[in-house]
Amino acid sequence: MSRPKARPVKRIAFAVAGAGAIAACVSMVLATSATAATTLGASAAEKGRYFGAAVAANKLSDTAYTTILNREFNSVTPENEMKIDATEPNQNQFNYTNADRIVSHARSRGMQVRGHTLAWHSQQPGWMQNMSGSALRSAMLNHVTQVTTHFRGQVVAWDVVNEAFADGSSGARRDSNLQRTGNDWIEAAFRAARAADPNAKLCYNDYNTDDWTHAKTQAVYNMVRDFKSRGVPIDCVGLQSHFNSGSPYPSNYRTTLSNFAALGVDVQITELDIEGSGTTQANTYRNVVNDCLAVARCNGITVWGIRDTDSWRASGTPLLFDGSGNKKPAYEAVLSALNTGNPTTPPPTTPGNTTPPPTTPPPTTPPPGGAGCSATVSVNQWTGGFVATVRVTAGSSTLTGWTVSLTLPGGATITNAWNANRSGNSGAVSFTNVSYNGSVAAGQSTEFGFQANGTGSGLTPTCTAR
Ligand code: G2I
Repeated sequence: MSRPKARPVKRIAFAVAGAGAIAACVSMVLATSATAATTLGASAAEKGRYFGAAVAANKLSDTAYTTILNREFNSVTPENEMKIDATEPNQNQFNYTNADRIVSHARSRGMQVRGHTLAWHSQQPGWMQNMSGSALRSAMLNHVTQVTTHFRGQVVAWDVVNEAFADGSSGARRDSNLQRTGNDWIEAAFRAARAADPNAKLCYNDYNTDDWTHAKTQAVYNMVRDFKSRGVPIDCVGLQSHFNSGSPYPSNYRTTLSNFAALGVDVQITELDIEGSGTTQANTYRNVVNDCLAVARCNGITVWGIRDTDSWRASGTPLLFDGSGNKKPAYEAVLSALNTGNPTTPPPTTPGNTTPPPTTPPPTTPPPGGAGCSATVSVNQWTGGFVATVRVTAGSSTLTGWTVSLTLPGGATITNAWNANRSGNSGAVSFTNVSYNGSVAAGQSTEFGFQANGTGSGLTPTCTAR
């Protein structure tokens, strides 16, 4: 069934009495605003946002598909082509053929690209599924580094880590081979991504994180707040937002969006689909769009496919176009919400330049006078680079500040450090505490880290109190 195009909401109208009238111009009304946008991307852009779709490389030869894609959307997420099994099918052999096709299709038409996804328990190639421990940690960091480096300058935002929390009421991390490499695997992935592409926005992405009251939502919120307080480089949170009767659109969705945004990160709706049909489905889509427009830092929406038949949940007809490419009522609802919405304008943000978190967890109790300290290091090495984690331990008295010195092997160069101020990036280098980790009680420890090119063998850190 073909539906008429959306009627412009406001337009410049010249109403003329009749074809035969000579000078009988009875009215001429100049509207106060320009013609309403007629595509999702253009309308979202007027609100300072993007409207994207998940795209499959093997559909780029389907002209019905690309006609809608090229007309309607100004952002693209490869649906499967940037996943770990697609980009690194054999260890250290990278294949970007299909991802590059999508990126070039999008960028040559002025669409932006969201990268999905760098570190995930699912869609791992066989070689990675069989790995564990420090070998897996290094392989994961290498993957993050290589893939973000390949797409540097082409991908505006990355889902660095995907779906790392468990469903249900535990609020715990999801068990996986990546999780078993240590709880810091997520922050390590973000640091590696920042080091390789400092200009991409780095997102944590998950599902069932839409309802503010759910344990999983709270767990992700707490992680993001912790990352912001410790300077872990995170710029955005992706809410996948796959809605159906088992996981319905929650009435507190706007609260969830605004609470995440208040942590000082962008919020993106990354995989939207809503099972259903007709007016009910259209109304839910409208609510989602209005919620995003109401939150300044909700800066874009991506639907997870174009036509219902393209969906991973095709039988639920969850998308904006039917299988023949016709606009559904849900499409009209989204376009009209985008056109008529009165949004809060998203502030311009650059990666790493986000507002601080609302709480400052570090303790402020002034400690007594300082004494000695010691330092140990653990290194995750991969071909061409490594991440070093340095543990500083106070001696018999409370530390009020510390300096750690070490000498890097020849050829090793630091690209990025966290939880410490760094002096030097090769040869003899030193690190001093930052404001929140200088105070360490007797016998207690704190950690900082750095990433470097080259080899991290034989590192011998020494610690002095200051
Ligand atoms: O499951 C829905 C989404 C949940 N969030 C993360 C997304 O990455 C995920 O997307 C889906 C894709 O829509 C599916 O297309 O992820 C699935 C698993 O990666 C994708 O399914 C896979 C099939 O499992 C494979 O058998 C198939 O070869 O799609 C592949 C390519 O068609």
